[in-house]
Amino acid sequence: MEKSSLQIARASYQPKLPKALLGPVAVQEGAPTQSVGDQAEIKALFPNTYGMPVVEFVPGTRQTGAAVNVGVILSGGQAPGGHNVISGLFDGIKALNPQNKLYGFLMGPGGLVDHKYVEITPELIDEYRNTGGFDIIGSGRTKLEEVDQFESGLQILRQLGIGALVIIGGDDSNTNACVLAEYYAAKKYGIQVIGCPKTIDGDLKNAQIETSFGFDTATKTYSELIGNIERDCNSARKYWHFIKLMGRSASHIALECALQTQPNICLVSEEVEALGQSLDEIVSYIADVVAARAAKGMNFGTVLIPEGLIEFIPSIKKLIAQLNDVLALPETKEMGRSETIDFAKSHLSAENLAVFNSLPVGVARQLALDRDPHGNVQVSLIETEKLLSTMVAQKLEKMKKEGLYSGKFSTLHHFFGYEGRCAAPSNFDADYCYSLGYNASRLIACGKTGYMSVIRNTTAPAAEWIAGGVPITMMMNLERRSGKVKPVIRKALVELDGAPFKYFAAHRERWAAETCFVYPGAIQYWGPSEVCDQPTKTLKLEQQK
Ligand code: FBP
Repeated sequence: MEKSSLQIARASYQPKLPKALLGPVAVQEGAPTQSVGDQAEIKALFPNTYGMPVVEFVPGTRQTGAAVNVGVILSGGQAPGGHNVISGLFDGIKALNPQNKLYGFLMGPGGLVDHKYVEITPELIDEYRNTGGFDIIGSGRTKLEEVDQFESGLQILRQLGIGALVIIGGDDSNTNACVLAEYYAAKKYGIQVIGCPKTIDGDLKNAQIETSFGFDTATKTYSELIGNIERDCNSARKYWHFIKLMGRSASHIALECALQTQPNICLVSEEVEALGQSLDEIVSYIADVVAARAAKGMNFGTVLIPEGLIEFIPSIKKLIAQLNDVLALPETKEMGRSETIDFAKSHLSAENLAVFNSLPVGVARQLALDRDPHGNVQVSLIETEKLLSTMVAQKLEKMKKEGLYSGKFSTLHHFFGYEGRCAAPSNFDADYCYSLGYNASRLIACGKTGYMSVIRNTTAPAAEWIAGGVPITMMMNLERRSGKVKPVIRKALVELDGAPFKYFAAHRERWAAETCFVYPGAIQYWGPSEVCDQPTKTLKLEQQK
């Protein structure tokens, strides 16, 4: 494999670990835990893995744990740092016992079910240390939820002598990890299952998880690009840039990028929902900012749009909820695309049908068709940035006729998502991910299953990070998915009374009226700590005591 100079230099970076993980660990267990919601139901569904205590590792005197082979799976969308989770896990299990082997299942959970795997050798892992991407073993979105899949997985785990499986994934994949842990525990198969919090979306966080890995690098990468666009925008002064940012549901990515780059407008889906805004109201808000800037001779600006926006507009949210139920009906399974759309339309309420018919054909089709295996609308395929800019242009035309606007409105469109998902991990993500993986090996060594690997106190230097584990059931509640009520990890949306949003809300009027762009530049790996080692603004604001 040919390598760039950065890859070569970066390969020798030794990620930092929390002090507690530098040598043998002792385990401190907290009180029994409860799920965040629907306690009785979750307890009944997870009788073997419910109520376990939160654990924290502290420096110990004796290394615990017998020899064990471990399997690892990368699940869902790529996020910077996945390779470091695997290298941390590899180093962790080798430190426990050099005979321990690590096997990677290929292309996501499907690799476990279909028995496709590779042994992760020292030579292989050394090729991937501190690199972006998930290409060491690939990733996939196969949902692990059927007994047949669990049993098929068991066969290969047994064949390879694997006693513990680490699933690196987002909320859906960790939900599945928990279901698998419960199943193997109930059957007394002696296979532990540990999760690791991954997703650039930043929505797998809660009182125990401060941030999901990859969010730091992805948002820094997008912010670099947005800053570059802002500087171009401020130089040419002739374009409005509509920039859609990944983040399937929550707007954490858009908000973090706004905090870093101070654009003229940033929409926050959670606020749109809370205010009950219609598409027309959102368009009017943007048009008013454009008109106000034009009145001061500024026919340029930047607008950040979270990918999931469309799902949060209350009327569209209701429509999607009903579409999800209709699309889950067995008769749709064999239907072609047009037939499915006709079938869906014929089952919609009058109100939802009116909303469906009011949407541009392409958007409506997207809402009525493709779902990912977890039942999510594939919002990354919907061109919200173009939808909004077209509607704003129409509104400005109308305002022009009414004498409320005079100016030029030329637009350019961008969608940033894939540009950041496999970026070389920042120092934060390199250290955080390595620690998560290493920590997972310690959870395995002390016999835990149904736990998520958790590293806290992440705004402090790495040595002071707190390592431990949280029972996955603790993060669960019941939600309606694909027409059924299911136990799932509660997704963390942007909190409108949280410090990051409040900071944004306090500044956005000025950012809209003036030009306050900030240009963060590229991620730096070597240099002054205030440039290289800063966590996200979201994390800093949230953790500010
Ligand atoms: P995960 O939640 O699996 O980490 O994926 C996040 C994400 O990058 C979303 O931001 C985006 O909507 C989605 O994946 C796109 O996935 P795909 O490339 O598989 O369509």
